[in-house]
Amino acid sequence: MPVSPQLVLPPAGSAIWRRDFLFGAATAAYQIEGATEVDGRLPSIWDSFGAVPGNIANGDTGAVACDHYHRYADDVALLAGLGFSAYRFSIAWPRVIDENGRLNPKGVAFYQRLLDKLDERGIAPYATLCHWDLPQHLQDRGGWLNRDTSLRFADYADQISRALAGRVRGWMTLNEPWVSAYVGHAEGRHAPGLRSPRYAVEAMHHLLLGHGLAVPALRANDKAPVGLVANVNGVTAASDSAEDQLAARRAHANNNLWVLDALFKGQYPEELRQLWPDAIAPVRDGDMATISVPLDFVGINYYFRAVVASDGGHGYVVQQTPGVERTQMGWEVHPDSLRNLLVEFHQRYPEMPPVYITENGMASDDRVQDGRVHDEQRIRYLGRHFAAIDQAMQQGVDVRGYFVWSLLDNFEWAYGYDKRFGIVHVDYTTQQRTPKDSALALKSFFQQRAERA
Ligand code: IFM
Repeated sequence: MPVSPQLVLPPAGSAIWRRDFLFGAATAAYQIEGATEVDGRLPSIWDSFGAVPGNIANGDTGAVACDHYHRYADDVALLAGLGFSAYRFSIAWPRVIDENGRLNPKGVAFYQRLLDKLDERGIAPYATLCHWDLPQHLQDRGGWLNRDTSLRFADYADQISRALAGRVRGWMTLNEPWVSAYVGHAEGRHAPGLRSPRYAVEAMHHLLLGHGLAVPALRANDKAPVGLVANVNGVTAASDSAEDQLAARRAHANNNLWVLDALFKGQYPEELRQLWPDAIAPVRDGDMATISVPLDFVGINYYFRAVVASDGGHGYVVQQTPGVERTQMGWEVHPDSLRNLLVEFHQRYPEMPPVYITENGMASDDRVQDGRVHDEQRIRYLGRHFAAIDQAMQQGVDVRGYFVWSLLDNFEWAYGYDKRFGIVHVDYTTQQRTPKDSALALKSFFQQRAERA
């Protein structure tokens, strides 16, 4: 049997060897739970979006996914067996709140059972309140284009944090509002499938307003730290030309600063006005103060770098540079960008709280052979990103933990089930879980870490 590569790890003095540096795995409700019509769960925008032919590869949907709703106990045992000390999951808003805005006890009971299992195994739970699965009945009233959705989100945060008070180690309001706003409302590749930057700018404001309104509600009900999870990516100009440099600054503002400037400076980047002169955020008095409420931590999701050039107008285009390492998604592997972004954010935002890397990982076309999955590229990817995080910490960035994306292969949104991000392989016919070599390499690292403590 071939021997798998070991994780190449930062030296013994690195903070990632310390037991208080948290290592977890991450998932999201719609990507793994299935059971979309069980125990009073209402449809989400992803159920509706997936029902439209052509929206999702192979016509896949999240109806069954990894059947985690029924297999959560085994999945928690798997997580514990691999030696993780934390788990980031999301709560499905349409599962726990009914159409009248009241708690659905059966939906809440699922998360109570999950939390019981995590507690039995000593795994710290980190709960995200909205990982893109907005209830469809709210979309029918305008979704994130309607300011009222921000209030509905805060109300949901209030109710669920009362119900689960004392049970989680951290609350994360939104996952990747940039993707909800931009990919869902400007590019149309995600639910709800709208296609105008004007919609994206409006949706983003209401997403962030919902976040800002939810934070005090969470704090009033529970002592657990509160944060938001933002996705970021490296941006490099394709050339030294003034046009490409300007394009890169605008792409950086769009991809990375839109959310973080709002959270930590209380304003939207000026470059967005240059990119989309007609798109105006519906800001009312006091909104930016609400949005920039101080946080206990910020979650950063990082996967790749984009090389961008001017589109000849006031926008930019992403170029496919040849000769670089890419993943199954076509995303460039570029750990240095993670380090550079973390250091830049640390310098740009004096108010930035401690950071958790809340997602990092890669998709590969993994297959089970003789009971093993030899995902060498992922092992190298993880080790190189650990090194980048270590370098950022050496430059003063306060990183407290890392969650690998993802525990399981799962429903990768518009790509369906073809793209495999898990450190555990899922056979969707049998629901058999097979830890990949990367999971075994992480397990061995956790064991070494425990022995050194
Ligand atoms: O699968 C997604 C996840 O839901 C959000 N962050 C990026 C991942 C990979 O695309």
